[in-house]
Amino acid sequence: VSDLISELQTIVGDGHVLTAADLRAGYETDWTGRWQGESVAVVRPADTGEVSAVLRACASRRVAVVTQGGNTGLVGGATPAGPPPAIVLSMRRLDSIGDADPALMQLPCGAGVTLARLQQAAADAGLQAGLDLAARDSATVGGLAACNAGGLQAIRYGTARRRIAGLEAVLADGGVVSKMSGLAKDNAGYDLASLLIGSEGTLAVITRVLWSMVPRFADRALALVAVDSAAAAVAGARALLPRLPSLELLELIDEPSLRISLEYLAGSPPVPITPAWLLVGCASTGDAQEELAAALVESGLDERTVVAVDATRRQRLLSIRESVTEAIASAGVPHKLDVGVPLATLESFLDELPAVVGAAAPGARTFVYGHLGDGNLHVNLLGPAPDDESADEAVLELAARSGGTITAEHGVGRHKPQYLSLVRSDAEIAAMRAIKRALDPEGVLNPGVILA
Ligand code: 2HG
Ligand code: ZN
Repeated sequence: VSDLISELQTIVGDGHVLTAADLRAGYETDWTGRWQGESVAVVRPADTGEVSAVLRACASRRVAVVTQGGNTGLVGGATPAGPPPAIVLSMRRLDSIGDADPALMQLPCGAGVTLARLQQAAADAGLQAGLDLAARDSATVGGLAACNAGGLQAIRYGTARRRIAGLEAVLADGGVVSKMSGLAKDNAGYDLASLLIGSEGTLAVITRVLWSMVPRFADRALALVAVDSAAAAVAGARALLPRLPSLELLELIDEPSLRISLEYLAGSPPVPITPAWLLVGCASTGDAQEELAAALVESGLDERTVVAVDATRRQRLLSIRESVTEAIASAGVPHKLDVGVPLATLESFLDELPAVVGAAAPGARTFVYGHLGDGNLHVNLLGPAPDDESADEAVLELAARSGGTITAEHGVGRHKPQYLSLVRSDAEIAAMRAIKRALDPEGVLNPGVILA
């Protein structure tokens, strides 16, 4: 390993190979504290050429490469686990933003650009990024691509895959693949960019992304609606979806989640506390407030409702939803699940959930919140020990049984390879293994992630 360290120092410079335990520590634990590991070094390349040289140096010695952006992932996908020995490849220094193409609405970004900077650059171009999530100040574009991030606006603009027009990446052997032309149509062979999106650092290291922005809809309105049951929340979502073309966000916060968030924010409830709250946001070229109000009336959601139009008031309502994650983290090390369940079976999923958790982890506190409009709910559990998987397994089985998926946005990571067969067939897993072997024959790229 010592000759690897000196080679890495030659490639990226001494100051960008962190070997001291205290300097490595922040890169070796995930945001929740549930996933931890050890690396031989944290390596911070500055550009694609350095990434390529680092990968060649590691592959020839079969040292694993765990790529990391803002370290905001929630499934341990950027945390080394070993064996084999690993480096953490921090991509944050690849943070340059190129010139926006205002006609094609495309923006080239280095993998280390944060989502907040991407959003600002899009706004400077009179557009918007079309993707938003609470970790925006730390999460990086490379991580959004590698995990096919979803977030609050996926219901309108899709997940990261739909927002990425192309990318550049370094393969395990150091080779560089690039599709940064911005061509709207290009059918010359397999779409490697699309394959690498969502591959969680297991097939290549994404170094640049051509981001596809969306028009800016200046007129916005956001409603917070108190409803009496999960059933009413699901029915409300189903009623709103076809009625509100300007819908940009449709979120659920259950009672335990809204209570812990209000307590964390020391805020008072803007609507009565009921078993569930809905957040309904729209962004329009017309009159957002009028469109939202009409859809709420037609959907029977106009009682116990507050509507915010100006940015400060909207932000205040949104912060109740966005703070749930931090509020739960401040109360313990959570188990985090991000199931996707079809709206058609979501009500029965929510009905069964308390008994399923209760049987697997008696006394656990359950929080349910998230992207109701996409059928993507975050189930967070407090109580079970970090290595106790019984409740996780029971909830994921329930999601699969409900016709859903074990992960709608956070990815498989280190947490869920053991559950992949709940939602992917033997044939599908064999095809994934064949792709992995072909692109990473030595198995050095993020081993143990996605495929066990
Ligand atoms: C969100 O939607 C994120 O806020 C995090 O996906 C969810 O903390 C979670 O479980
Ligand atoms: Zn989410």
